[in-house]
Amino acid sequence: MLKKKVEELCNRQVEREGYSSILYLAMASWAEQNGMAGFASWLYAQADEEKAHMLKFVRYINERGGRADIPAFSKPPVDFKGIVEMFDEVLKHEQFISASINEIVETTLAEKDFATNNFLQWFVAEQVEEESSAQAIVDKLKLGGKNIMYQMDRDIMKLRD
Ligand code: OFO
Repeated sequence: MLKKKVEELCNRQVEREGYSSILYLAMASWAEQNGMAGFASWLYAQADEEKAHMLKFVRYINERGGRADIPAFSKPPVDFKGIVEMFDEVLKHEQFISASINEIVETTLAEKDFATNNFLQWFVAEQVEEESSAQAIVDKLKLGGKNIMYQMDRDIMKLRD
């Protein structure tokens, strides 16, 4: 049985992972509208991954005898300044998600909920990867300016393999 505090934080994470998914969907749609099909594919794939993360939390909460609440999500932005600013936002958002996961990890230790702690380790490792891939894209975009943007739009999906 999940402890109340842990259940609440896991439900908060359902909302955060779900919002990540629609945020990346909004970014993908913007990139597509602005002729950046490669970045759009990357972001569409990322939106799918975040939906899968949300589902992992939903199913885990229910499996442990808790109650997963499916929340309403805030509307994500419609407009973005540019692709560099957008990936800066992706990076910041992933850092926020990492901090949020770490907070649940901390709580599971305080509550001696080692099963949830174990469940969360997958997310801890996943966040290391997601932060580092977002950081790599930001670094490349900032280093290369306009030229690299076209090249990256063509090649970015290869970074997912
Ligand atoms: Fe990229 O965040 Fe999910 O975990």
